[in-house]
Formats: sequence, C-alpha cells, structure tokens
Amino acid sequence: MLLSYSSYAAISAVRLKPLQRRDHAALHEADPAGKGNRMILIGQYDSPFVRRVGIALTLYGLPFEHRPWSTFSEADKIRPYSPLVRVPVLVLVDGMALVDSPTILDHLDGLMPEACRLLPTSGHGRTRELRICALATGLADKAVSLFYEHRLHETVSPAWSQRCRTQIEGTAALLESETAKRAEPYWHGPTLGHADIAVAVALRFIADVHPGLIDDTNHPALHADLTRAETMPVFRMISQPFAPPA
Ligand SMILES: N[C@@H](CCC(=O)N[C@@H](CS)C(=O)NCC(=O)O)C(=O)O
Repeated sequence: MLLSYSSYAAISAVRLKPLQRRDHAALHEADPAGKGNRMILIGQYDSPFVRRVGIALTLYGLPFEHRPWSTFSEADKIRPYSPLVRVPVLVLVDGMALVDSPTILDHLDGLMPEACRLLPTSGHGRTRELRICALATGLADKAVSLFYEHRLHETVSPAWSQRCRTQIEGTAALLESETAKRAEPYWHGPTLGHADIAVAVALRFIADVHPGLIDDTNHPALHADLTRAETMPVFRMISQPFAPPA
C-alpha cells in the first residue's frame, strides 16, 4: 500500500508544529513523484510490532511504501531482506534493512527534530516511557508466543500456555495500576508517544487474538486508553483485522 502525501500530512498535522509541517512539505517537494527516497515497511498491521512502526512513520509524516507480506505464506519475499523472517522490517533508502521495532523506532526518532519526537531524548521521562514500551512489547511477545503454541504445535504444552497467560495477566495488572495513577493524559505527557502506541497496539492484539484474556472491567484505565487510541485517525488508518497464518 502506498499512502498519498496528503494522507500523511492530514494525520501528522494533528501533532506537528507549523515549522515542522513545512519541513515535511519540503521533504515531499524534493521527491514529488514519490520515486525513490522512500522507506519500505514490510509486515502486516495485524502485528502489534509492525503497527507501532506504521503509526510512528505516519505521525512523523515520513513517506514509506508498505509491503504487507505474511511471515508464513510470503516468507520467501521477506527472507532476502532479513533471514530472521520476522516483521517488522524497515528497508531504508540506502537499502539497509532494520529489524526489531525498538531499533527501527530509534532510527525514525533520529530523523525527526527533537521537539516532535514520540519519546523524550534523555532523562527520567525517557527511562519511564521506555519501561512502559518494554512492558507493552513484552506483553505482545507473550501473546504471540501463546498464539503460536496453540496454532503451530500439534501437542499444546499446558505448562507453557499457563505460563504465558500468567505473564500476560500480571503485566496487564501492572500496566493497569500504573495507568490509573498516571497524572497526565498520555505516558508522553499532553500528547501521544511511543509508550501510548505500544500499549494500545498490544492490547488491541490481545483482544483480537485472545478475547477475554484481559477483561475490560478489571482494567478500566487500560480500556479507556485503548478506546481513545482506536478512535484516532492514525490508528484507524494503520490497522488490519487479525489474520491467522495460513
Ligand atoms: N521483538 C520483535 C518482535 C517481532 C515479532 O515477533 N514479529 C512476529 C509477528 S507479530 C513475527 O514476525 N513472527 C514470525 C516469527 O517469529 O517467525 C519486534 O519488536 O519487532
């Protein structure tokens, strides 16, 4: 999928200051036909890891081409870019292929002026947000692991399955208690940041893949954050119903 510049501009305008919007327009002017100079994001948006990268690219207004390849049925297309055959993969304009969502986001943050980054550049605020990102991506990792256990193993291990469930429930409880205590509207302060995105995409993935595992009534603060995120244009645009591997 190739998104038009106007789609990016409309969405990124929500959070970028006027000077930064002009910078993005200039970036587009340099490549008006959209040929070359465009990063490629590999992976489907039903993956919480791919989705958080797609959302960040869109909020940053960075033009990219999306190749929604499946890690199972289209593994041969992904392998030349990454022998790990995991997504996301972000192919940079010089051809270097980055893997692992935190590494990819670190690179994208570095392309942006400090004032509009989705993560503080230093200090306690950065550590606090990175901790939430790590808890949220850990939650998503365990949810993926639990899914594969049931989908791909002929004999499911009850011990592993229960271990994943306990890890998911415990981490959700921790995130709920910290979210309920949070003084500001987002982990990033007054605006959305990487931690908010990471939590929302993990919760949405778990709701789709393991319905009822994180029950809304026992996690009202997380549920409110997820509902707010999923109504934002960028979350609606960078989204895909869960498609189990064929
Ligand atoms: N730590 C990685 C996790 C990526 C990941 O687990 N991706 C899954 C899709 S949700 C995948 O590619 N699975 C295929 C496999 O592991 O072989 C990240 O943050 O990017």
